[in-house]
Amino acid sequence: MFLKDAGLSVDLAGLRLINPTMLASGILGYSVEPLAEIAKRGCGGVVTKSVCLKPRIGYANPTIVEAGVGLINAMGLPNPGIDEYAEELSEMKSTLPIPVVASVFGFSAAEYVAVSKKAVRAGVDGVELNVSCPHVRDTGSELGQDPLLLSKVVRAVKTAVDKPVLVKLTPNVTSVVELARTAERDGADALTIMNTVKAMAIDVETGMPILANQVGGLSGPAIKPIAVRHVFDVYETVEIPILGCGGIGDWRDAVEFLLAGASAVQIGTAVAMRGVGVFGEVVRGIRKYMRKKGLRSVGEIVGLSHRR
Ligand code: RRO
Repeated sequence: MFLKDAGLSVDLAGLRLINPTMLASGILGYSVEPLAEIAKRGCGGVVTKSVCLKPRIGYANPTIVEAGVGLINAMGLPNPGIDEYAEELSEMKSTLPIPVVASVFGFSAAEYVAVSKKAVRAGVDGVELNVSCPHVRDTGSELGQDPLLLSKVVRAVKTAVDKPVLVKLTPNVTSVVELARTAERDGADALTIMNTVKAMAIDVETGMPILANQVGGLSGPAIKPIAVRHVFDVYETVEIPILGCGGIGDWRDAVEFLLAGASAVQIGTAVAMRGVGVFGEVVRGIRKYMRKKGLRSVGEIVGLSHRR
């Protein structure tokens, strides 16, 4: 398989990635074909778009605005509902040669459990709890920013499924470290750090917010240093693996996250902006970097910037 190399592989809480890259949730729609293409192009694993119990239409257009330094989105968690999506998940599992993680959300702990169980029954390799979408009421960061509510969700899902449970944290809080500790204590197998940063854009001609939802979440290059900082801080306080996510566009960005303490990275906005070639570029760059530095495995890079 493309870019398969023992030194690049990562065992992430039981998920066996052929290299340390994953597609971040929210990109590339719901169908199998584009995912098969990114697997061919070197992506090590896929996180699907977020899915809940019942179908949701999401917000009206415009749902995305280009902000110069990245994208601001407010999609509103559109999805077909887990019953319909389960078929797609099964097909992904039978088609893709790389791990498939379902991003799930709900409006209560019980709903997170129900969706996670259905996703696992459909065959996925793990679930990622979206407790961090910054602009939908009664779910996402409204649950994930409160340690008590976060705890309830993580515990409930962990007791209900026997696959790795990743928890995607929000940066829109005073202490990401506190949330990370909470998730780890309640059984999270890995943490994805981080979801988008609260943001908005206003059209100076009309004088009005551009997004139909008015406010949204910023992704892309502008948020990379924020994400690196959160990964660095969390790495010092938890034992479970971290997936770095936020503004990764090239191999240097990916290596920066590994040095900060991420075991692997998720790439989203760069795929949307520049296409699927980004995975191959990142993986080849990491491999070159390892050769230059005399490193035999990706794991040797993880957390290196914490040397004192
Ligand atoms: O659907 C969205 O609007 C959305 C989600 Br689920 C998320 O997790 N993060 C984000 O910025 N937008």
